[in-house]
Amino acid sequence: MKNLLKSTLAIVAVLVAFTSCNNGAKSGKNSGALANNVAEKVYVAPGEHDEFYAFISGGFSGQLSVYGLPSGRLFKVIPVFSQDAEKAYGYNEETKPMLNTSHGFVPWDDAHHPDISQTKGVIDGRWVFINGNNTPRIAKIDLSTFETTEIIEIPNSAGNHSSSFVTENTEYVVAGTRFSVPIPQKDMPINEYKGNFKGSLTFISVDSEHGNMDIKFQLIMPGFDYDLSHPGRGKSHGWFFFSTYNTEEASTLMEVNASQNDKDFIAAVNWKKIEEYVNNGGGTMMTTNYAHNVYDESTHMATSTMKKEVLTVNPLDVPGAVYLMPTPKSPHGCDVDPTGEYIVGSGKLSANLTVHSFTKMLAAIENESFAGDAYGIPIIEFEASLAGVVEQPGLGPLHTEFDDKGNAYTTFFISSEVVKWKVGTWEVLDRQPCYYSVGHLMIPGGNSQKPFGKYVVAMNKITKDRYLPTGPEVTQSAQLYDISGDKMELLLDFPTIGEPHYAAGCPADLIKPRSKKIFNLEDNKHPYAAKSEADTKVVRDGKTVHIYMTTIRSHFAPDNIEGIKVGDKVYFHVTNLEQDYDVPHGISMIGANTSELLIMPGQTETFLWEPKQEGVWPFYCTDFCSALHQEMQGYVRVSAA
Ligand code: CUK
Ligand code: CUA
Repeated sequence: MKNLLKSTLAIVAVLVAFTSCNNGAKSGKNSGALANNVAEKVYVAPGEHDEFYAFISGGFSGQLSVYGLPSGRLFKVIPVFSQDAEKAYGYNEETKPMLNTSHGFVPWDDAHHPDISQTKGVIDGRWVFINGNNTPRIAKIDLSTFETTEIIEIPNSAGNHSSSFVTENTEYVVAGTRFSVPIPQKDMPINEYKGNFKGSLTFISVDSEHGNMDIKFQLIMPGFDYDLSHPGRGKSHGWFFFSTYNTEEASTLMEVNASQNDKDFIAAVNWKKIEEYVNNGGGTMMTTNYAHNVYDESTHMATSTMKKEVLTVNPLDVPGAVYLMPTPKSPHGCDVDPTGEYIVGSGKLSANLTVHSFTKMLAAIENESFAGDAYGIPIIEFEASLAGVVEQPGLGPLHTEFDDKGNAYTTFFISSEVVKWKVGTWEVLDRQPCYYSVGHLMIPGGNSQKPFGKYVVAMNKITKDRYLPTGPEVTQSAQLYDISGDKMELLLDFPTIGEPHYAAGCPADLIKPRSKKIFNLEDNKHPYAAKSEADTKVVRDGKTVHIYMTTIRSHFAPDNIEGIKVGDKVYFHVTNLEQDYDVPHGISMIGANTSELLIMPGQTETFLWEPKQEGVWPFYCTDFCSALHQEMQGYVRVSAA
């Protein structure tokens, strides 16, 4: 054991050393190798639009960013799991319920994997789903408004990492636990993990008309760690694949103890079979608590409901639904090619990439070519489902995406590069360095039957010398490569927000025509809306005061408010009467324990102000809205209680 520990640590040390000297050796000047016409390829002239949207996760910022490709211009940061002072998300009364969980109000998360909704295996540009890792949640962003409209918490999960990927008609968005935990949670010794902790794989149904999410069932799995997942598509539609590590079921000194087994598994789940089973009354209701938060566009308000039970399924009760495919050395990415035939497992500590064949997997099941079982789940013989191996393509493989010409692109964190290889022949075709230490990569539509193989975006963990220094913390970055030719060509570096993990890309034409311009004032059903200045008023109810206020260029109504007392709870309900594209107004109040509001045309938003001192206190518009923006102001008189 001691020796093993020593040798594993030595390997880790070598890898770490490799990473750092690799990074140190490369200078920012390497970009001097760029061809002359590269600037033209990413230049989108002022007033012109980009060809693609890229939705890049914000990692530990908790948000989702929207970039244009090929320009790399940042258009928006959509608040999802973290409070956002710029847009008042999670600060105003309307959106606070979005961040409710069974643990209370949790205004932060770690957002990893965005995935765009699909119809018939092709991305449709309706919604983006993204996972919150830390307090397990899945969010849905509506791509007509670019707003987070639903968040569902995942019970019986921890480190919700194997998420959030959609099936080919968006029947389900799938969330897999990272950590195994006691299910249901209970107080027990940690060293009794093995055999007692469990993992969960959660299938959330998505209603095809409105996208409403609901947990359909939760598969309770052996106590491995579940890393990433991808849906089957085409011939493998109906299946879902999950990479696992720590099949050792260790709970301590994980870098050594969870790296003992020569092979971990990719779990193949026939969700159609399980769906049929639960539709026929199968499964067990388990008592639990999880929040389901929905933002209603007609009221512009979110509501949070606490759900009390979830339908769980024991895989052993559904024979033929779950199999394990041995995959070398702690696979991270688990990626399915556009045809649905190949499942690529990226063993982080393996020299080779392992590719499984869906057809061979089915044949192996048919022939019962099993190498045993894990807690009763059949393990398919390694060779039986093996399609091929990409030999020694690089060091530290993480993720693979696909183009529309039968090529795959895999990121290598340690050797810091993207490697292009041929699906089916497994030969390496090309490689390009990344600056530095790439994690995920993204080809628009790369997780669907129809990738748009013009660009690949690499998301790098380290930038070091690539930009002007900004103190100890420097930005992370994305790199754009042209992949339309035989050789990849580096075109552009651009900075990102937080730490991007995955991204999802989409042709702009799928989203642009449906992008909303204003909210119709007539349709505003907010209970505190004032739809004209005639409707504005100040209503007192004990110590609570409701101000029904309106904004229009360039004044507030009312703009002089008296009769407020120290200790009152004053709610400003502010309706923006504008019906023009891109004319928000803002408002802020001195000493308010919240952010400003940024109210879009036709919307009503609310903040709470609790005045602590007598006096006459001004308020003003925070968004430069007209030549008379600076005149857009008012006073509140506060008297002694
Ligand atoms: S994980 Cu970050 S680089 Cu969350 Cu998809 Cu692989
Ligand atoms: Cu309204 Cu500035």
